Amino acid sequence: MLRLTSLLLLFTPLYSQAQHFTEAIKVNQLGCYPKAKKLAFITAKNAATDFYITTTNLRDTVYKGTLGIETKSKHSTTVTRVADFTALTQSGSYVVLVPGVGHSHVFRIGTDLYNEIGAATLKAFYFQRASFPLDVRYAGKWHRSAGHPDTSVLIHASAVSAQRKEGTVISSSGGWYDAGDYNKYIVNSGITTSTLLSAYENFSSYYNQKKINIPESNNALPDILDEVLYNLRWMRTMQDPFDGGVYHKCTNANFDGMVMPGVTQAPRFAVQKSTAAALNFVAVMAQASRVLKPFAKLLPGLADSCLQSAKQAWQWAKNNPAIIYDQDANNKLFKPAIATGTYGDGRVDDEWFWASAEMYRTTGAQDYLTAVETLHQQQLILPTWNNVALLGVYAYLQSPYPIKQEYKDEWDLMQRTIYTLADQMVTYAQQSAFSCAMGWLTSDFVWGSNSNAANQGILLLHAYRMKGNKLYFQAALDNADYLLGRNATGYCFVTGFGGKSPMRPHHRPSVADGITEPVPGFLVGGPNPFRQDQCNYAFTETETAYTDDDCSYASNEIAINWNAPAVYLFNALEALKSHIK
Ligand code: 9MR
Ligand code: 9MR
Repeated sequence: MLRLTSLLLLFTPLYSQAQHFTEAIKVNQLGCYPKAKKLAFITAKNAATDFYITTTNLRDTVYKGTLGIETKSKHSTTVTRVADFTALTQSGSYVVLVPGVGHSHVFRIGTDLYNEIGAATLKAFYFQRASFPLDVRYAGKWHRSAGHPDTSVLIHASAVSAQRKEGTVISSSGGWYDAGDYNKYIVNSGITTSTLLSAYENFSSYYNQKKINIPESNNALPDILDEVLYNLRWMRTMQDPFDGGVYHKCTNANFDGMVMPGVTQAPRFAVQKSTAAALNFVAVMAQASRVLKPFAKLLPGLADSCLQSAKQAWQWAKNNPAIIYDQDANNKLFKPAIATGTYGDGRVDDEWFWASAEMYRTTGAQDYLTAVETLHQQQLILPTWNNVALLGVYAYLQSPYPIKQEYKDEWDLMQRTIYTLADQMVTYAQQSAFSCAMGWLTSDFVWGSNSNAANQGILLLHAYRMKGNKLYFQAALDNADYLLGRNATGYCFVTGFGGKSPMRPHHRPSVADGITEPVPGFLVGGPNPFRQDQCNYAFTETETAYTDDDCSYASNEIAINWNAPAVYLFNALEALKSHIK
């Protein structure tokens, strides 16, 4: 308080200069934790040398600083100068003001900074529930009817077996819609559900307290696990009980129009069993079995059944080790042709590795340890729906069963991989025009680029938890800043948060519900210079190729596998915030 008063006396009020809002000051539009590093970036060409942090009415200056030197951004013509106001620690709402440029969005310095966004990004999964009415008590103005019941799903011609002929009716109710579309895909459900389970495993005491106002909030299970269960139970319907195989997806033949869920009555199909689907299923069921074990009283038998189903799917995969889902090839053979998302992953050695790791971590059985030998063939890059090798590394490294003695080299390589990737990110952040790892590599900018920022954050937090290096923690915070506005586009990429966030995501309910505000808590895909949707983009440079238009599924869709790492990151930072010193 002393500091605030003396600063107030020191500086003349700036409101007399009639400053306007400007897009040219990029800040995390949520703000900063009181003791954290606090950076804003000025992207206007201007002779100003000083910046001010003022109250939101611009009347009182609480901090004055000097702008840094110009840095050119790596993937656009943007040039930045940093405004560092780390020394300001007083909680409150503020703006950054640069004379002649204007003032920024309002942001907050606060101790509970990511509490609300952590809840909302998790609540987004509730909003994605299929076959479930969203009651006004939980969904507010976004309440809606249940959507696709999926109680009469047809076995597609690509998926017939002796016991289930073409057109056999199965129930595959529930689960989360994948994205802006209304289909449900096992491969993408795998990484998503696992990321949420890992969030719980890594920060269980935090999540034990975290309520998000869903219908199950009053039961004894943590809300995050209630939400995960909603999808897990659906995943279990996707396993053929006769042979243990797992259908690749539950889908329409063609995407629904931009209508509310359940408006169309198009038939739904369970399509071909694939090795990738089976192994995703194994990994998730093995992990769920481990996580749900302590809740046996509430969920009698479920942990054991999950492990049992995981073993059956594992056996199916052993017998069918390389069945790749190839939609184009299928469409030449089977009717109706299926035109929805493919998630056709041509390489499954990483899925083998991940499934083995989760089975090993849950059971300690040696059969699942030899997969460690395939480490050298793996492409050890950030996790995505089509490369899950690193999820296996995380799982092996956290296993309670010993690995070191037998596979010392591999163990070292797994650890080294985490640290090397984390070290690289720290170096990128130090050189970057926005002081963040995200956006340094050209390869960061693909369909769903924002999920890369979040997954980098997860990796950095694993490295931090393993080694305690504060630089890793800082780089994770910096990537959260990127997602929330400190980036070349100036967007806070989570719906419903910040001064400028997506209003028109490619998300059927948000488009069709007649409500101006999109359904909240969704991380949009983000800058994607490939612009596969061929929509009009106002900016097209590598790091600015984003458009807030519902036409744009390549930059402005939402998806469960993008939201899950956002949930992990924001909540992990909130759980670890006392580490900021
Ligand atoms: O809505 C679909 C979205 O979920 C997918 O990511 C995208 C790419 O597969 O396709 C979208 O659907 C579009 C389809 O591909 C072409 N016709 C227009 C559809 C809605 O924009
Ligand atoms: O996220 C997926 C991205 O990596 C792929 O390049 C793209 C095209 O195949 O598909 C994305 O996933 C979409 C899925 O196919 C259908 N539902 C919407 C998903 C997000 O756009």
